[in-house]
Amino acid sequence: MRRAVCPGSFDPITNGHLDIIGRASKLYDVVHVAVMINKSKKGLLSVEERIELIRTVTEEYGNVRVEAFHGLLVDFCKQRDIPAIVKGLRAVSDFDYELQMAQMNIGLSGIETLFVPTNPTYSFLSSSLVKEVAAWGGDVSHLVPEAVHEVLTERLASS
Ligand code: COD
Repeated sequence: MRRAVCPGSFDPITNGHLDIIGRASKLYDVVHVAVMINKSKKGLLSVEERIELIRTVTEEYGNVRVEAFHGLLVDFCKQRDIPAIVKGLRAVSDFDYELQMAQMNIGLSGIETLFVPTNPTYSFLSSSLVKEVAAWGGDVSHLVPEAVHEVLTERLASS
């Protein structure tokens, strides 16, 4: 069975993330989405909320498993026998850091990283920009799945 992981913070999942996960789900039998926990970074959404939203919006793919992990991504992969990490590349600015992580990960474990070019529609899109625009009342409904938009609207209205 061919397995891959799409890792991230997903705070929240955007249409850019979803595009990469959907494309990976056509290439692999099982795609694991790993919500990596970074305790030093306080998110807008709890890890449980992120997982629930990702499960909701990836349900239609039928081969996506979502879970949280605290630790190194390569340990997540080793524990589940996952040989490949799939990452989206938005721009040259992503490349330097993504290359460093890919080289570190293969050096630590032999686990390969495959880069998928972002859909140009989403090449400027990040979770942090979505949160910033939404916090100032901007319309982000075309940038995130409907379920995420609902949670963002509700959360930001009550803050
Ligand atoms: N279009 C396409 N792809 C996108 C887009 C977009 N608009 N936005 C994001 N992506 C993809 C990118 O591949 C990105 O890497 C991934 O989605 C996740 O994005 P975020 O913003 O949710 O998550 P990050 O960048 O905070 O995630 C970083 C990781 C959690 C993957 C990384 O820090 C990690 O692996 N941490 C675990 C600890 C570890 O192993 N550290 C050592 C690393 S060598």
